[in-house]
Amino acid sequence: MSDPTVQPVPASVVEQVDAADITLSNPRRAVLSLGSNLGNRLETLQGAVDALEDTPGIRVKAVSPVYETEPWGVEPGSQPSYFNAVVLLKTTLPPASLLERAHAIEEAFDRVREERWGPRTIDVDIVTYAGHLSDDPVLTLPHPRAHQRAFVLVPWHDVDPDAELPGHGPVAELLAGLDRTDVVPRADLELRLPE
Ligand code: PH2
Ligand code: MG
Ligand code: MG
Repeated sequence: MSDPTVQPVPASVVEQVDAADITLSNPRRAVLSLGSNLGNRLETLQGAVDALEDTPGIRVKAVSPVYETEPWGVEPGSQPSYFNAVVLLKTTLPPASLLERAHAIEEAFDRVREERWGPRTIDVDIVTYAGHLSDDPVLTLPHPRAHQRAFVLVPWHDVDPDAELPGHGPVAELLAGLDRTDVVPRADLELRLPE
């Protein structure tokens, strides 16, 4: 026997709950690393920060100080120095969409992908996305080399001293084991947090 107090739901109002609905109501924290060693490095970093903030589903919560850093992973003296910074976000975009947006921003600033670790106008890397751990080669989380890179951890620690790198532990502890002599603060420069 059907219960007469329970009204059937008209088909038109049957709701579907899918992954998008869940992320829409559940913003995640993400940490992005920005790097530039070609062209007007500061202007390009600021352009990337602004482009992130202009993205539906992204709020930029904090922007780190700017550091001038020696290129990592290449022959010393073979490339111009980098400007590096870190951005903290809240986002309703899932990781794959955030990565797509990062690549679109790189393209907008004429990033050319020729060689691995070649000089670039802008590199936008996802360092962490919530606490996610993923060995997917398209988007490895956290970033597979972040724990070794003072040019990522130093600015990240500035904006979040209690930060933890999933799978590796507190950023402050990781930093204690790294040489940061080639990560020089550029206190004369500043990135703006978009209004
Ligand atoms: N990015 C690289 C390779 N080497 N070195 C520095 N100092 N800063 C970077 O952002 C950087 C690098 C590849 O993404
Ligand atoms: Mg990179
Ligand atoms: Mg990259």
